[in-house]
Amino acid sequence: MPQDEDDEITASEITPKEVYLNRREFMAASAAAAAAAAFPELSGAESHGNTPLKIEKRSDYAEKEPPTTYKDAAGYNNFYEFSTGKEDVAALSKDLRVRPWTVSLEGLIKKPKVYDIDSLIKMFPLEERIYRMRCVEGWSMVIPWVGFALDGLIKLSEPDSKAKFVEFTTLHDPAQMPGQRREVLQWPYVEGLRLDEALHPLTILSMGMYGETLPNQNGAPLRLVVPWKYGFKSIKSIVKIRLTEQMPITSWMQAGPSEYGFYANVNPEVDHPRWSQARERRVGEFMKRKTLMFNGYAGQVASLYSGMDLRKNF
Ligand SMILES: Nc1nc2c(c(=O)[nH]1)N[C@H]1C(S)=C(S)[C@@H](COP(=O)(O)O)O[C@H]1N2
Ligand SMILES: [Mo]
Repeated sequence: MPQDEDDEITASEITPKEVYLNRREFMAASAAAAAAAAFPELSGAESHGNTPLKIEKRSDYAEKEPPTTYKDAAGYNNFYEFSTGKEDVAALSKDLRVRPWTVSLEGLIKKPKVYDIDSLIKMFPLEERIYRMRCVEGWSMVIPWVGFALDGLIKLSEPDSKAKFVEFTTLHDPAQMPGQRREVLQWPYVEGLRLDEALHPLTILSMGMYGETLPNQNGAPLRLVVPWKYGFKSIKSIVKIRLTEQMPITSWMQAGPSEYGFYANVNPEVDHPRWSQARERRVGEFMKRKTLMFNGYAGQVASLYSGMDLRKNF
C-alpha cells in the first residue's frame, strides 16, 4: 500500500528519491501546493507518499467527473506480474526497482534509441489528463494521469513507411515479479496498437497520477494509457516500444483469442463471450452505470474505425 505520511521512511527509500528530486529538479512539496494554486483543478495538492511531479502544460483533456479516490486507484489493481488478485498487488510490488530503468525504441524506425527513464520524462512537457478507464471485467475509474502524448516520441524516432503497428513490452524479471513464475499469461506481457491509434492525441505515456510519480502497482515507472480501450491495453512498466509491419500478438490475444481481440475498444454492444459489457461499476459507487461507446471518447476516436465491422474487429 502507499506509504502514509507518518510511516517511518527507511534510508533505502530516501536515497533514490532525493537523487531523483535533485536530478529532475522536481518541486518540493511546498511547490506542489503552489502548482495546485495556479491550476486549482489539478489534484496534486495532497501528498500520497510518491514523488511530486511538475505539471508543465495545461491539458485539453480533463473529464469533469470526480476522480476515483487515490486509495481505490492505488489499492485495487490488475497487474498479473505480481498477482491475479487485485488487493494484494500494491504490497507485492512495493520493492520493484524502478531505477535505473531504460526504455528501448526499436523496430521499423530510423532513430532507434535506448532512453533512460529520467531523460525520457524530461523530453516533453508533463500534463495532467483526467481519463475514464474501463476494465474488461466490468469496473471503471476516473484517474488523473500525469504524462504526455506518445505521438511526439514516435515521430522523433522517424518511423519507416512500412511501420503499421506499435508493440509494447513489460519488464520480464521473475525474481522481482512473482506472478511471472507461473504461466497465467505468456511473459513478458505484450500489448499493441495500430500506428494511427498510437499517434492519436488521446494516447499517452504516463509516469504519474494524482500529481505524483506512479505507484509501482499502477505501472511504475512508465505505462501506456489508452482511455477508449479496455484497461488491459494500457500496459504497465514498459521496457520496449517496437514498430512493426505485422500486427503484434498480444499476451491477451494469445491467452484467449475468442475473448480478447487486438482492438479491445470499449463497446457496450459487443459482449465478452462470458459476460455483458453493457454496464459497468465505477469503483466507489454502488449502482451500475451504462458503458459508453469507446468509453465516451467516440467523438475523438470513432473515425479511426470507420468502415470496420466492430463485432469482427473486437
Ligand atoms: N504489464 C501489465 N500491464 C497491465 C496489466 C497486467 O496484468 N500487466 N493489467 C491490465 C489491466 S487488465 C488493467 S484493467 C489495467 C489496470 O490498471 P490500474 O491498476 O492502474 O488501474 O492495467 C493493465 N495493464
Ligand atoms: Mo482490466
